[in-house]
Amino acid sequence: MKVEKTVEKIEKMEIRGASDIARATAEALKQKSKKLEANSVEDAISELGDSADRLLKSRPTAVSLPNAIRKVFNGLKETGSVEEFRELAIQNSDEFIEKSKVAKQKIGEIGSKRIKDGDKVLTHCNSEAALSIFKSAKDEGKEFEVFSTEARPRYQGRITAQDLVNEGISVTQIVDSAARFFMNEMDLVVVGADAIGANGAVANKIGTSQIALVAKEARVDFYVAAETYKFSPSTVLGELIEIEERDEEEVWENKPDDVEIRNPAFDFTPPRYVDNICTEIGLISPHMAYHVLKEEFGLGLQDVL
Ligand code: RI2
Repeated sequence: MKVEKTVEKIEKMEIRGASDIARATAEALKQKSKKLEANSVEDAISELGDSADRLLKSRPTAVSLPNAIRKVFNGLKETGSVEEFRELAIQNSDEFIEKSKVAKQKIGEIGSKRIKDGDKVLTHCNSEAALSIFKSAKDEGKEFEVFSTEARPRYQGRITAQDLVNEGISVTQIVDSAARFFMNEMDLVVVGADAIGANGAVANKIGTSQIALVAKEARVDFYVAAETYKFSPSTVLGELIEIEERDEEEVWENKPDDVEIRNPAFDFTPPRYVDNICTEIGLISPHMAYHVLKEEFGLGLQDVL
């Protein structure tokens, strides 16, 4: 798909979910690389860079997007010709997309070990990584039940409920505000992530932090399922993760004039409320976030930013 079309679909959330956004970004850059008009590597960097900038602005919170761009651009400056540049960009995109799929599978295999027969598990919004855990547990023959919140205002919880039904997993849909009502019945909470800071704080769909708080109070383990490319390298250097605020119409169409609406799409769950982050390199404490960043982006983090 072309860059402009991809940007439009990400903005409208026709492409959504941090991993899907990242893979679509890598794919759009790959398609752009095939059609570069540049005559020098320098011009190619600038041409592909313009597309990357456009994609970067489509949704601000999911750090998987800039991380996908970083992977695609890896080594491009050092190429000796436009042809070499093109080949490497395509190879990098393909590798990122493949790595993303493998990571999701691995997260499923690791996380599913923490689901037991008879468990009730709460999830929020729609996360491929969280779903991978449920699917693996089901494949292992475990019988368990998932409680899925609606995730207003965009109701991504309905996508989760449908996905689970398709997999033959028992699912109960609840409104977001019923999380505390049901928490005492739960054995585990599993959610996804859009971004994870160097301190282990997790940015995920609005309402996640309330659920984490309620889970803590009820002493229910709270797990985050996230690929390592959801960790934010710029937070090591003091940058903050930006929380996207979306259109008020998503919350209330045709509202009375005097009513103000705020519609943040994400919130932060502090690391003290997170028991484990399930990544493709293992089940880790949120306090290991800095080490994941070092592992993923190398010792010279400054160089990748
Ligand atoms: P995966 C989604 O954001 C949800 O917040 C979900 O938890 C997160 O992305 C991660 O999703 P949105 O795009 O990458 O629906 O695990 O706003 O699919």
